[in-house]
Amino acid sequence: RQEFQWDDPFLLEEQLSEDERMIRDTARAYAQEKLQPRVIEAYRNEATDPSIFREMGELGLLGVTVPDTYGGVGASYVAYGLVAREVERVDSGYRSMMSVQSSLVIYPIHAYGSEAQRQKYLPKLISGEWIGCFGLTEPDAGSDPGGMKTRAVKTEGGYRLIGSKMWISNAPIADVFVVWAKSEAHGNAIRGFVLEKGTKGLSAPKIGGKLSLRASITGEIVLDNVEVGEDALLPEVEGLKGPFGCLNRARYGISWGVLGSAEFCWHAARQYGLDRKQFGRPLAQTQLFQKKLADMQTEIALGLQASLRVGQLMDAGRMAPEMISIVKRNNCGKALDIARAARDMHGGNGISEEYQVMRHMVNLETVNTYEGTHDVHALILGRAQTGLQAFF
Ligand code: TGC
Ligand code: FAD
Repeated sequence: RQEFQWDDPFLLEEQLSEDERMIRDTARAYAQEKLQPRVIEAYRNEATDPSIFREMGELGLLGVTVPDTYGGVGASYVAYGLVAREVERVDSGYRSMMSVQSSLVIYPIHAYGSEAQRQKYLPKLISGEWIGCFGLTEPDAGSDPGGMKTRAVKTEGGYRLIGSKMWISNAPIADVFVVWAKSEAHGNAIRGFVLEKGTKGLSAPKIGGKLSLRASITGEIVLDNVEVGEDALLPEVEGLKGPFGCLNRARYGISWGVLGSAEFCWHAARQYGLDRKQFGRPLAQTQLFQKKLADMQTEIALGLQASLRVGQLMDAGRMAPEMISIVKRNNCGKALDIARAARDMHGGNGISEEYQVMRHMVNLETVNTYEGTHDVHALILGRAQTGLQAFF
């Protein structure tokens, strides 16, 4: 009889290449040794430590899929997913910092930028010397980014940007801003611009008072007649497919990341149930407790297999965005259910910062919403199978 491994039911480990395991082990050691010890305080104080970017950069954890010409390690999308899982096992906010930098800033500059833009920005973003952010959402345009009001007006030497962005991860500490705007000179098509901190008219005030993702700083981006040269325009893409191309990568990473968070909650609930006795026996010896653990194990094992498959298809150049909607939506929803159950299984202790399950639970509320809400991904999948548009 094949031995059953309770914490890796389908032997995911065996399905990874040696390189993928090596990158995963680097990410796991960093996350457990350097991030885990500081997260409780960072979360409590709503304090983001910018040195995390440099630490991740030194270990090759930023832009892992980018070729070494620009300082990346040229690893697979499966490896990128494994990094997200290890970082989010500690906190979704830390994974957010990493995935914005990798998928939403490094990726568009690499995929849509000029050679000069790549040379200028990529090495410093990949090493973590510079911090990046991605401005798509606006106060009146969230699920419907096509409704954005931010505009770029042509000037003699470039463009003037006018507008504002809302809920932007990393913005208050960013050196590099990838911002999407409707460009009058391009028939009002959405275009990407790379802006630099310190440019006149550009500011990024912090959004305070978040009850979720408190270890990751979030801000607005205010564009008050920001003048940039022609060289700030990302030349190789036009239209919503520009930002969506980046979101495909970030959403895919999230599908792995949330399962890291869910695994933390599952393992914590299991251990708590083994240690805690009520009515003269361990909680883990009750039928209800075991059913909850079985549900957690099942959903996580299935979710990991699905994300692995999507990652392998991405690596083979055969990804369709709808595949990513399936894993982003389902894994976020299941991770949230698992975190809520783990919180409950810890009883009163479950609300304490020390046990960490409630922090994961409230983080996952954000992750279920950003990068396309749970329901928006349902509509993407509904459209794909009926041919009928239900957004409006
Ligand atoms: P639609 O008509 O569907 O498409 C417009 C154009 O875009 C193309 N396209 C895609 N291209 C590549 N990948 C995808 N996934 C694509 N989806 C669409 C499409 O082919 C078309 O191209 P073209 O050339 O024909 O013009 O657009 P729509 O306006 O109807 O959009 C509908 C909808 C709801 C699917 C879309 O707007 C959507 O996904 N909304 C959700 C918005 C969202 O995800 N925002 C995320 C903001 S960034 C963020 O949250 C970062 S948090 C990061 C962190 O901290 O970790
Ligand atoms: P809305 O679009 O107003 O949605 C509100 C509710 O209505 C949701 O339940 C939604 O599912 C539902 N809904 C919307 N449309 C429909 C419809 N047609 N049919 C049925 N239901 C619908 N954005 C960035 O650009 N960059 C970032 O770095 C970034 N980081 C973020 C960090 C945090 C902490 C948070 C909270 C958000 C971040 N976002 C970022 C923004 C995020 O992507 C948006 O919040 C998200 O896309 C949802 O938009 P919204 O908040 O405007 O909600």
